[in-house]
Amino acid sequence: MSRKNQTLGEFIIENQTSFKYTSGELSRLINSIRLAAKVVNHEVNKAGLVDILGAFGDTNIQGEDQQKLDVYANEKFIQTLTNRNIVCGIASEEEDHFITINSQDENNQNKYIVLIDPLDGSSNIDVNVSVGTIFSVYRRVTPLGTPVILEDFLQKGNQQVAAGYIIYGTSTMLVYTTGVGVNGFTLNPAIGAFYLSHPNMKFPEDGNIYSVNEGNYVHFPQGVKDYIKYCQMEEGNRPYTSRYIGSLVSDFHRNMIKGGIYIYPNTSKNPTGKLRLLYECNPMAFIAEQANGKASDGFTRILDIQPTELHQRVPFFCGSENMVGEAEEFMQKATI
Ligand code: P6P
Repeated sequence: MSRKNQTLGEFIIENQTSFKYTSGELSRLINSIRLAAKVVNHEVNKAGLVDILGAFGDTNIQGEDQQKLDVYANEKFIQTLTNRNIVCGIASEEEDHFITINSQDENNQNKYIVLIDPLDGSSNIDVNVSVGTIFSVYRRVTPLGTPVILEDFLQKGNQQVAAGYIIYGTSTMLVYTTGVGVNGFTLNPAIGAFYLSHPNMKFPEDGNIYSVNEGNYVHFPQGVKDYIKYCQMEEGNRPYTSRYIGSLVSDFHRNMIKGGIYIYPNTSKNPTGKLRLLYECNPMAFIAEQANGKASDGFTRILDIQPTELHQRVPFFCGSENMVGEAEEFMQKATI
């Protein structure tokens, strides 16, 4: 049950019983994400004013320059989740290895782990383009009270208990699912509360927006090249509109509201794709499917992929069900 203008806190309490694992812990986890989101939002919004821009001088495991806000956001989400003693493990795009929380405490009966991309699209910060945080929540699979191990993190996306993103855009929104639909909450910065602004979000089953970095066209698989030419043909409701701003959360969010498809395929530069399975593709795929959308690597449902490495990458096709289905047909035809 949801009411417009309900606060996130009221929504969590009111819907807690509908979550099959209800024990209050997940609610506390979402609440800690909410707090960290407000803290990071404050810094992102003033990034242009304070000298926290620019590369931190370090590079993360992806070999990418770490922007200072990447590091800040990573620290804030980890700190908030740790201080509230809610999770037993965290994996982050900004951390080479997973982090065990309170492993020395045999009484640590916390059963959830969180995987997070603390600030996706951070290269856009310097040019004032929206960026986002993406998070994914699982129940651990190893015994309570023991240190988490890699197996706890390498679960298929279909085992997620919650997933969401924060988009730091013209307004700041928190969009998440616990497997019972997708709801969007907009931050009122004047009072620091998130309000239910987008109840029961759904992808239109069709759309006319395609989001792909066409600068990589010559390196795309043939099926993607064929699909892009199909999008550009004058036929029926085509040509589609091309919209790509280089920020997954923003492109995804727009496509979920208006209808569209986002594609980051494998290329010669990124032979297994660029996006990370565990803390980008799986959470966005969980949200997409909960919103009647679809997500695959061009052939296989994202949520059914068995992870093998913490930072592994996969090709990503995600959006309106019929558009992703069309793109998959082109991928199949090109393999024949
Ligand atoms: P490219 C940001 O680095 C990101 O992970 C996504 O947010 C975005 O959609 C994509 O990479 C942009 O990558 O290669 O097109 O600049």
